[in-house]
Amino acid sequence: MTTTETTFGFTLHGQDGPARTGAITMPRGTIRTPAFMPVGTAATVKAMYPGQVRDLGADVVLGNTYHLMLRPGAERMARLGGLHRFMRWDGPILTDSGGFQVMSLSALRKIDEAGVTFRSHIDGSTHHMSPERSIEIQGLLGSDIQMQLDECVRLPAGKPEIEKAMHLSLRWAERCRVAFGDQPGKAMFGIVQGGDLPVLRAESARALVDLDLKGYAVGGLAVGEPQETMFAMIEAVEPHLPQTKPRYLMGVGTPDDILGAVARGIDMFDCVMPTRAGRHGLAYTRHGKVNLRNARYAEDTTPLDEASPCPATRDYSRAYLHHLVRSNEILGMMLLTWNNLAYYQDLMAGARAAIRDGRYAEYCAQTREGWARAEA
Ligand code: PRF
Repeated sequence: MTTTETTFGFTLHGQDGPARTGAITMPRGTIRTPAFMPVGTAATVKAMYPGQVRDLGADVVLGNTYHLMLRPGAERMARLGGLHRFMRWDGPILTDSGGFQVMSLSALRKIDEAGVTFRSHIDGSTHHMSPERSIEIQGLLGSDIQMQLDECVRLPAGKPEIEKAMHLSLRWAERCRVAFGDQPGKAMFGIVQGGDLPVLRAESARALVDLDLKGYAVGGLAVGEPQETMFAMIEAVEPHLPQTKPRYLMGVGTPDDILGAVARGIDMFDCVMPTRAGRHGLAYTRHGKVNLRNARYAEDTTPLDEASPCPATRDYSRAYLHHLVRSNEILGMMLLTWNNLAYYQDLMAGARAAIRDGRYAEYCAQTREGWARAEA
């Protein structure tokens, strides 16, 4: 998408209750919201060409500071002209800050006021990342939307632990804001923490809003708590966030999680689910999830959805997909990833249109009704 924007902006085009639709405008393109951002952790949306990702309707992809700083390295990426040129994606890129991936992937990690110290999951080498270095790396990558360094606590957890991580994340947000400085065409988002405690969530949101950032993420959810707790935490945070800034729910989620979070005022999502599930033989469709490993598809000549415009969804029989998955063929992963990202992007396009037309509740009900016709 070509654009003449020189600054980062956010415009609302419609609202239906707390649900919103709009557009984030920035020099590299416009992000239609609510948006789903395919995850391109290691400078690739696994099993997809960048042009395919774009053609499905994705306006932005996500990259990971943690993976890219370890390999190929941030300074090397800068010498190579940045992540956009490297992976041949010219739209906006949002990068996560690294803290969350350090906690989930690396060994011997340690967090203190200065930052995180960790051992690489690739070669065991030791690294230190401060909030300032996280922002510096995201700058070297060329990221358009950069995330503050934060500490995410897995649930269930006790109040002292949740509170300590939330306050540390707030202090890191301030340091990241200073390190990011004034970059009119780019943005740095803060991340609300506070576990499953509404009072801490509200305190975190208010303190971040005082920093006057360009967008606000809700982190620390989908980390072991029930969906109802996740929704309650979004409801605890939402009233404190400005209407005029985008809100991003990190690492979420299932199609049902996304519909529910959009209903509660969230504008942006990322999740490995469609891409990872696709590599494991699982297809998301209008009629629910289809596990193509299942023997019941061995002689099923029907496609995943004959009404879909996506070739992966429309043109290949379930029997063929079953065969590819069982044989561990690369094409099986490619076709199912393609199908799943097409499904997620269609879900978001449908949500945007429904919110604009004031029929979002109806859209959710109809979509959920379709899933109910899933395999037994
Ligand atoms: N913080 C960061 N990245 C994240 C999360 C978080 O809390 C989550 C939690 N679902 C996913 N990705 N920085």
